[in-house]
Amino acid sequence: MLNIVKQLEVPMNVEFVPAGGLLASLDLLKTERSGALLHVRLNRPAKRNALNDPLISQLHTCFVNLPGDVGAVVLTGEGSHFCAGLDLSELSERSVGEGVLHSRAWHAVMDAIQFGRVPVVAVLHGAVVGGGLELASSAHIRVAEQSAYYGLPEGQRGIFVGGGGSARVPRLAGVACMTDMMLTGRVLDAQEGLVRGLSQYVVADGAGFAKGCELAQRIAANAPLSNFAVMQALPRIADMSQPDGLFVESLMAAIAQGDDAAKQRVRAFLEKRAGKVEKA
Ligand code: 1HE
Repeated sequence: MLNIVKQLEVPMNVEFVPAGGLLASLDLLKTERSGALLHVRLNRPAKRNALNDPLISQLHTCFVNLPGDVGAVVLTGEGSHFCAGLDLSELSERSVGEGVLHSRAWHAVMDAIQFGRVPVVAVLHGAVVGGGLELASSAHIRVAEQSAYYGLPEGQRGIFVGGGGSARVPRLAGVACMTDMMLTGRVLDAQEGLVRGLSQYVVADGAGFAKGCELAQRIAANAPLSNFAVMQALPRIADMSQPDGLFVESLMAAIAQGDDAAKQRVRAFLEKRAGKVEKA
């Protein structure tokens, strides 16, 4: 029997309950809340969470309608794989024009994740391939379980990435690595993915969700404006010339420093109440 029901190891202090409101109506996603955390789980395990139009549309609805009290999202996939990429059964029915619009719709989803309101921690296991890797690349932190593997089979399918992969994957792993993956069909395992920057953490199978929640809790405890600056300013500055980047940095730094949350945190450190940097 296929092992498509995955038991998630949940950290001790985190208890999730089903999300309500609009999120509850999204049947291809499972959404659960625990305090400031939102767990969004791709929920098409029988098709290995392949991204068909309805699932893409539900992801968009979810990420542009995050409840105001969500401070971080943990993104996972139900079943034996994180995500098998584009639903190939929809491909043959599209005209060239529809293909452009389809790709642009994916871009909107990935942008809603990367440039949304709160940081997203993706927890990866099994196949993280094609559009699945594009989706993972739009998250801010990636935690891979040992079982995770990365591929871009588009090259072998006669197509090209269309979900933002050509812009995001090289920024993580380099153009040469992505070229190799697409031209030769090279598949990277979790450890290779870590070395190449596709994930920031590798953990044992079954431990990814707990690790993702632990990181998301830490992220959600940051000052919102500081998280916003990291998510919005950092990738843009990286794309700028150094003088332009430094100018934008000075503006962002002044805005963040001027916020009450920053002042309180700095005061807490100076008054020896909190905030010491400890060894991990
Ligand atoms: C799918 C898809 C899919 C599975 N579209 N239906 N992506 C790919 O080229 C990856 C294609 N998938 C695979 O290589 C394998 O399915 C997996 C390695 C991910 C998983 O293998 P396994 O043995 O666990 O599952 P399976 O038996 O291959 O698949 C189970 C079912 O999911 C089966 O359907 P069923 O009705 O026969 O049960 C599969 O057909 C279905 N399935 N993956 C449609 N991708 C914006 S551009 C992005 C471009 C891309 O992403 S290209 C890469 C596409």
